[in-house]
Amino acid sequence: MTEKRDDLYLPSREFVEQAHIQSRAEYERMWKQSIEDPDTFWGYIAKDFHWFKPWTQVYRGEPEIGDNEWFVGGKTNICYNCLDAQIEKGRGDKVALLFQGEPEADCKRFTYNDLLKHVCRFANALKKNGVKKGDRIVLYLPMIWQLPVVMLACARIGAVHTVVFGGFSAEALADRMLACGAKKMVTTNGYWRSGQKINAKANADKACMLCANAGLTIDDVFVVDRMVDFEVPYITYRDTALSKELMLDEISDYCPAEKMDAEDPLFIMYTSGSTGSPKGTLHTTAGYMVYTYTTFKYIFDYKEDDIFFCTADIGWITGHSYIVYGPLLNGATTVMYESVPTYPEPDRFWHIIDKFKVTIFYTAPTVIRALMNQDIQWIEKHDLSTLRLLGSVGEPINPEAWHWYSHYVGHDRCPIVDTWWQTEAGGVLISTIPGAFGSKPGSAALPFFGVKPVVLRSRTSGDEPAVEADVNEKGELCLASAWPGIMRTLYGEPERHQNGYYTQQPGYFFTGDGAYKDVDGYFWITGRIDDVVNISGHRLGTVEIEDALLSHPAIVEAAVVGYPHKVKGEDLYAFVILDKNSKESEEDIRKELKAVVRSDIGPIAVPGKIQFVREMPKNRSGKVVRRILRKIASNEIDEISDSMINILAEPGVVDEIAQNRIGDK
Ligand code: 6R9
Repeated sequence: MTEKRDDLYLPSREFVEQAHIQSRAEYERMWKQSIEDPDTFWGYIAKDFHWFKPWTQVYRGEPEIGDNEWFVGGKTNICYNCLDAQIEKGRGDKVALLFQGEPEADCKRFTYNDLLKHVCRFANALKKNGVKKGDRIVLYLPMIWQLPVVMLACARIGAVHTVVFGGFSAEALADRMLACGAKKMVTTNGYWRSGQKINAKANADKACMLCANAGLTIDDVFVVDRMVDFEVPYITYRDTALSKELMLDEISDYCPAEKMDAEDPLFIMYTSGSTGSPKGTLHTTAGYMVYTYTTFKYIFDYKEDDIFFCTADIGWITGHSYIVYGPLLNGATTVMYESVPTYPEPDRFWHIIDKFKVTIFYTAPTVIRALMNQDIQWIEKHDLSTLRLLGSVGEPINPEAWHWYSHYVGHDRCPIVDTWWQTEAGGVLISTIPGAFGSKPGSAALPFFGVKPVVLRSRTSGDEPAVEADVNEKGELCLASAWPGIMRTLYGEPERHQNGYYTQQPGYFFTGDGAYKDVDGYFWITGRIDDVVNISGHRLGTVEIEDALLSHPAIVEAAVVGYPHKVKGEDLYAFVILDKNSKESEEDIRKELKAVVRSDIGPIAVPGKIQFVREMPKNRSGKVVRRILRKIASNEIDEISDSMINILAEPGVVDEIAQNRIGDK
């Protein structure tokens, strides 16, 4: 049993006794060293990796301005460390990847030897077709086993992968290809989603056409066959069937790993920010490798016999770091599942845990909330007794979901690690270390090694110095150190990297999240304080959605905000002003607006509510006061203070908008 003390849940004695780190004192000693002497701390960990050439300096840079280099002068290859190095350590016949397709019978096991062979063959096929070190290559692939294989193949030959989430539309895909200038793409003929065959190639083709219209010619589209008997059109001069390439005699089972500089780019991951276009966070080789390895080992208290199941999509950072790189760098067995938790029935995750004897399960609060609404028999009919640790990621976990997770999934026996981090971080930044100290439902707990979070008061002018908030006082969560996994820049936009992260609180990395710290030093994340929303764990910028709405000819103004949603965590509420000359009905326009967002960004970004308003609440300089719209959308109209209304050019609009608020069904 986990022991409860006030709101603190301590791990059981049995858990502590087998854990890597067994006390808060031991954790604190390690944390202190990681901050005061990072060279010794990270240098010691990095020695266990395979290096073609050792580094000359562990860290060089100025964290206050986001100029960071790790393992300077070293040469390594992350794919080599994920596969070859594990085989050298005797794990060749150990299962590396367990793939569960949506059809139950479609289940594949890959040992480390198998995975190396597949990765080498894919790497050779890409190389034969002209993919080289430094090329950006977009992977528009869903959750099929070929996705991690292609990622590792790219890493092996030094091509920079950019995985674009399968739920993004052709337009969103094209934006990302244009932003990183990728002339090559890997996609698939189709995949399974809730019993339906989805055609990914049609979106890929459309994205290539949009890129061509914008002046970027796509030279190569490599197509992986996920589906049998699912014919998609091929464009002969551009498209290559990878399955045919892989059958060629000349494709050998071995491909040497490229000697990569420690700071050579590994991947670009697009994420949403406060301003319109997506931001391409650039992660480099050695720092990301050492950081994902270390966080996976200590936060999940990983042991050789664990079976690890992370339910994220590899199209997001969580899947990169904790389905692919972190687990494989530890020589672990990682489980990957193609589809949704509710197909064919709402017990698919519990079934997978039972089937593969999963010991560590990592999912998102939105998933927990959706599954706790299902009949309890769906979970009770499965044997979950192999589980020993649970994780949560993506958004704050509400205590009700935490308790349900702990009781029904963890049988009051498994510690829960609530891991706070972001795409920019590469790996987890704040979390419980499960053997070392307890968890408090709703708090992400304490910083990981190398991470020094501070809660700062918000500044109103450029001259004000940074001031730390008091204990329990809400403020802006910032980071005062550099850790090896931090992004190095925004691809092609160094100024945006500087201005977006290092100017709000000069000298600190600004996370965009609000937080407070309690008397025990535990951090409580209160959610985004910028124009970023988190819908079912998908990070979206409200400005991107506004841009999509504004592309409809009948819309003259649009403002989108997030509001609390029982299952999704947050949902989107759009306020729009209609062109006076528009003749269409509001209902028709509402449908069209949803269709526009679906096609410009993807289904995840479609607003749950769209309200037509006559005027926006604007301040005297004409800026929409979103705080007021947020209060209306969240049904917290009583909390709109006079001081908020007084700054408006036309205070009367607030009542008008509030009266027409769209309620919950
Ligand atoms: C890993 C990931 C990052 C944003 C982040 C924050 C929210 C993530 C959280 C959490 C509270 C947690 N977030 N984990 N909030 N508790 N454990 O999700 O990356 O997609 O970049 O989103 O998600 O608001 O700033 P990303």
